[in-house]
Amino acid sequence: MRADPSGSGRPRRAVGAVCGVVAAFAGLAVAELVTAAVRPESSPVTAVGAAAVDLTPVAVREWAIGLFGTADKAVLTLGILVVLAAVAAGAGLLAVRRPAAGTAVAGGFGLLGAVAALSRPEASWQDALPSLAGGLTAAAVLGLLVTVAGRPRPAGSPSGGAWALDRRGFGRLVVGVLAVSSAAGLAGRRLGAHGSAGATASRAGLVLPRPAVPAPPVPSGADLRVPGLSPFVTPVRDFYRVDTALVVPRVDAGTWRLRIHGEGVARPLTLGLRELLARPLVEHDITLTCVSNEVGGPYAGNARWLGVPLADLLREAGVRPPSRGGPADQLVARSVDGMTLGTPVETVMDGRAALLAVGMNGEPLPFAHGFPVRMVVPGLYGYVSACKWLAELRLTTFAAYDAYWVRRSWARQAPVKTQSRIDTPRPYAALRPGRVAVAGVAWAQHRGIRRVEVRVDGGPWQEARLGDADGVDTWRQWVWHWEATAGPHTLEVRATDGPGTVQTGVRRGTVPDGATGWHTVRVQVRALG
Ligand SMILES: Nc1nc2c(c(=O)[nH]1)N[C@H]1C(S)=C(S)[C@@H](COP(=O)(O)O)O[C@H]1N2
Ligand SMILES: [Mo]
Repeated sequence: MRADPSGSGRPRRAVGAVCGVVAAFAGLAVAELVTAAVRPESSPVTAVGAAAVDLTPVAVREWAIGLFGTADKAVLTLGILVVLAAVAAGAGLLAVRRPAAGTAVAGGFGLLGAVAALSRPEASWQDALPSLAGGLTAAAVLGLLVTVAGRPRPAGSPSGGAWALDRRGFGRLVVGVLAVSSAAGLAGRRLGAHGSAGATASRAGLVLPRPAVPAPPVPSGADLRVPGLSPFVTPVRDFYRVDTALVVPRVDAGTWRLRIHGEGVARPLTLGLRELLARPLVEHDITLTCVSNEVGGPYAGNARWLGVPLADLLREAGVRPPSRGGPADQLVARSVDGMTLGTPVETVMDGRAALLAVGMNGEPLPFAHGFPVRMVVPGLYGYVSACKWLAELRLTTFAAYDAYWVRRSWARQAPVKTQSRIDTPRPYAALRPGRVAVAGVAWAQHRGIRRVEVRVDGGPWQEARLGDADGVDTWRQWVWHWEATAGPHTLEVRATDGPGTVQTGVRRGTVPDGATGWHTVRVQVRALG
């Protein structure tokens, strides 16, 4: 491959594509370096990804979550990089013939990143800088590479002039650009990590106060200890994560502030973490579930939360629920990354353990789960209650304001629907005839679970044995022993909530307010041959 085999002053097309991709790499690397000086969310790939998340139609999002699960963010980032590489190669091809047009495409992509970064809810003008720097770098590098690659070598001068490189020289230039870019990119990463060191230290140094109202110990019979069954308390590392944040916000506990204001707030409040922790804390076990959880899906977890009762804080701010004449029926929580979640004020103040949580299973909230403070409200899906990285609580009405997910076709109000899940046996498990433990979890937060039933091949419903209840706000384990016979079988489960309502078998999707239907698992039972 000679950079310019024809000597026409025009590099070969493949060379152009390589120039484009190398230029894009250099642009991203420089952007990474500048990102370290601004904030992680300003990185072009992250900003474009975040804008894509916001613009994604709900059907596509639910499809992607179903397909990729919690890897959806990695898949999105990879997708952006692939598209970027393709466009970069195209810009390189174009630049071979029309250098100005090619470099304009490179620069234009920087502009696109800048627009995406500026469109983020919490953006400031600095957020445009990484993309602009990256775009300019990419354009300059592309211009340089195609010019150099296209220069005809002066006849009779094997080594060429300063700008005229042979194939080897061009190769060296490309390697040099890649090396310098990698160094810049890595330096950016290092500096970026340094930038969040304060937040990391503030979490490491946080000592959670003892709760004024501790939760009673989990009843020993809550965990049935059946192999394959979800543990009653979900370890933090296994707790599902659902959010729109492509980079986890790392908030410094020392500078964190919460503002409470809005309609009917007689005494607006602003408090820091120390003031929050000086209040009496309560501990409460709550199962959190996501509205995007399909029947049988993984987006449910149970933890012991430590936090400040939200109703007390609201009362202190002078808030009254609508039933007592308060003007606001919606509490809008806003996170540091601009997410908004709307919760009924009535629900938050009806006596349940609605918390501003600081602790999860005995440790400060992990960054991924909302450090330093998040909301948790038993009985409501996460998207209408569980704001992570909380920054602001504003009182308003449902009529006046639609929160983030409501603007994306999800329901304004979303109490958790009664659900049950078969954890074991797994779908299409190969089993032996005889006694098989069929086990799982069932939840109907704030109503409790009173009964779980299982049936085989559409036969009569059989009552499962329940694990001990740990209050009405957590899930309940169940197990049913089945005398399995050879052949293919279908297992189904349904739960009955505390008030006695049986879980509906009507199959509905997750949109707009949570999936319904019975979890069904098909298995194969084979006699030893
Ligand atoms: N800031 C912020 N908070 C958020 C979200 C989000 O995208 N951003 N997602 C919500 C949703 S949809 C759910 S189900 C829960 C999930 O909490 P977890 O990730 O700690 O399990 O967080 C809620 N809080
Ligand atoms: Mo969710």
